[in-house]
Amino acid sequence: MSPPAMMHFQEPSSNGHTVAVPASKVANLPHATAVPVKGATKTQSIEEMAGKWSDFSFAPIRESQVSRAMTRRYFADLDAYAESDIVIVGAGSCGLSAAYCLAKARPDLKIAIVEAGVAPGGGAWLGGQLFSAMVMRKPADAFLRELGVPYEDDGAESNFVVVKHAALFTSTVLSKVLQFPNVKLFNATAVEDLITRTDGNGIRIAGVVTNWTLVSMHHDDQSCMDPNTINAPVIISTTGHDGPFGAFSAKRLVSMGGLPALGGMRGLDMNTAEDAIVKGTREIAPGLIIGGMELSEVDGANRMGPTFGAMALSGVKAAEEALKIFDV
Ligand code: 48N
Repeated sequence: MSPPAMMHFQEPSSNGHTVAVPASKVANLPHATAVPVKGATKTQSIEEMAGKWSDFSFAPIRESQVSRAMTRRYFADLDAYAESDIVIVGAGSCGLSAAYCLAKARPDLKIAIVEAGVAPGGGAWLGGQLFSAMVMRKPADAFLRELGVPYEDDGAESNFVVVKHAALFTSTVLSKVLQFPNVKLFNATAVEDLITRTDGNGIRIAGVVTNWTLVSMHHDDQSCMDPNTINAPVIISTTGHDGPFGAFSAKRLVSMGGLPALGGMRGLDMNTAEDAIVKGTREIAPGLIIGGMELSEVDGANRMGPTFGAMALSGVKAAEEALKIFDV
């Protein structure tokens, strides 16, 4: 099947030079409105294409159609989530686990996830020292079963399970979170401040201040790049303990006088660390819940090193704490 003749948007002029068609005129051309060319977009299976590549062609497109498909959706999302119910700052293992639990429990809530990296997932794409396998201590294997992530278990005698590649856990929880209709991930976007309200009882967190991450990283060498905002009554901050923005909300809370001082993460002690992080996940200031490794900076908890069960269960608890606030 030969592809339909592509209509050109340039009008040949009398002297043979091409004269561009003004965009307003292009927009009026029938095919500029993304009307699929008849017959060119027949749904096919991979099997139907196999072996017939010599006749293969994509259905025709105009570049502006791609641009509009992306920008219309992005700006509609920015508009919709400008007022969110919950904002999760940081899409690492803790933030994603919290997002999964919240989105599943409350499909009526609008959940915005703001992630500074282009790639969400934080430190959970690999185990320790860039090794592949991810260890989760029991009973965090319950969350793996909830997600349907396969793991190796040495049986009742063993106190932990192993996911053969950390990316299997992270890609699974990320995929499930992104499929919830009430969740929007804004990645490559940094929370660079918190929205606050001050009343007789002190500071209440009422949303986040955002900017493109690359912009946030250049406020020192480029002035006047103002941010955007998202209003929300509940913020769950899971920004980890390292990286360019690590422990962001905890540090910002101290600098605005909402917290006397940081406890400062202590040395590695797996047993102490994981229990403390899960049990300590809580609302640190009105409207702000902190979980995951960011909490170790608040409380002065130990670090646990290359084991991720506390991250998953801290996310589960952070979701539970957020729902308490909502149900008040
Ligand atoms: O993976 P992290 O860093 O954080 P957690 O708490 O989800 O998981 C921590 C875990 O990976 C460990 O550190 C393990 C268990 N090791 C412990 C140890 O002892 O060494 O994810 C945080 C995410 C990252 O993706 C950051 O890019 C993002 O948060 N982030 C932000 N996103 C938006 N705005 C910010 N200001 C910001 N700060 C960090």
